[in-house]
Amino acid sequence: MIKDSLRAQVIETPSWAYGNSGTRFKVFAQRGVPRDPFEKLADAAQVHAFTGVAPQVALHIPWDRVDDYAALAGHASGLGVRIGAINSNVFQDDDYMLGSVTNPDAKVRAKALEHLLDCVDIMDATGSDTLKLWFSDGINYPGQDDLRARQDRLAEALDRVYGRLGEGQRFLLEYKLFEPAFYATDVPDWGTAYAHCLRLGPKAQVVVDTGHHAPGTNIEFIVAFLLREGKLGGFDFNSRFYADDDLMAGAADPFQLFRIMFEVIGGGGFTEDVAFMLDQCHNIEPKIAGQIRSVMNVQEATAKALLVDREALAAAQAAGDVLGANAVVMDAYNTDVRPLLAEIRTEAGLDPDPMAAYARSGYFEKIAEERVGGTQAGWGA
Ligand code: PSV
Ligand code: MN
Ligand code: MN
Repeated sequence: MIKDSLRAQVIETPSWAYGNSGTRFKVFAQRGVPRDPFEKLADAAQVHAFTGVAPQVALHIPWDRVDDYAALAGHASGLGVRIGAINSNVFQDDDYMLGSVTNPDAKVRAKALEHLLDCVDIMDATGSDTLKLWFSDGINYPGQDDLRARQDRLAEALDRVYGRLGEGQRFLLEYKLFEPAFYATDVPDWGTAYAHCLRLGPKAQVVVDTGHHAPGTNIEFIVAFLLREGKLGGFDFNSRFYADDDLMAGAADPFQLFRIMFEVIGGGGFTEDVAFMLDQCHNIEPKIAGQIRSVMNVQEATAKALLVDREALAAAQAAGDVLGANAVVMDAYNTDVRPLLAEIRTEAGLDPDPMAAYARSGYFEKIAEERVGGTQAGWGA
């Protein structure tokens, strides 16, 4: 039943979305942003309180470093949320100028690996089952380093992390076409990520960040393929017009988000194994409200994808009815699902309009007054 699926959906928000962020040109500081990971969780809990479908929060280490991760997890559960994926960070230290796990210097590689293994320790403490690996590694100039040797170094590090994973833990390997490396990125595409994960085994899966492809890439094809191979671990949802823009999911191209969810549902991926995470930065819009809007956009795309009449579609496809098949899909996309989602929220005891309810709650005014000197997410410093 469509309503059951929508009620069961879990959308994970990223801790870094709540802090200040910006472009390489400027970070605009906003009022009321969290000063520590505890306050980030409090803000994430607001997103869950008003949407009912965002009970998980991803952490980013060391941006969210604390002395006691079990206490942080306890704090989360006291707020009605839980800690989701642990995101490693092997890109912000000076040591990583020429790469982290693929760096030609063995000392730097060892440092990066140690951080990744530390992240698994943190997963043990928080109860997280997912480690997300994104490497900024790559080169800017032909000949700068050996492309094949870098793959060997990457494989070695991945082997070590894989071997450290405990029962019920996995890692998701994220690919990105370019940036900060501009000539060759070491994990540039789903094929590279897939090959490494395939070699390693079932605890290694690929994560699809919707902002990490060349313009015009058919992302839903990648989704369908990875799901079919059991290698789709999850999503970093965000929108882009040009590069890795990290805008609100569904803002730039809601139709693409729908097409992705259509393939997820068709491929049986609407399960807990496929993580629906957001990876966004709210540079100019208010952060909590920006997350609420994004969660709602994902829900709307999901609802429309669930509405596709699969039987009618299969019949049209079998009959070679090109226009009929396309019409079935477009009918679902063109349905206004907002009343359905409002009804589900009301049935769950929530306000049917999360944006308005959050605005009325006074939470933003409260944190704007209480919090002085909030944190920067880490981007665009
Ligand atoms: C950098 O492109 C990035 O946006 C990746 O998508 C990661 O998932 C994220 O940062 C957090 O490290
Ligand atoms: Mn990402
Ligand atoms: Mn990104």
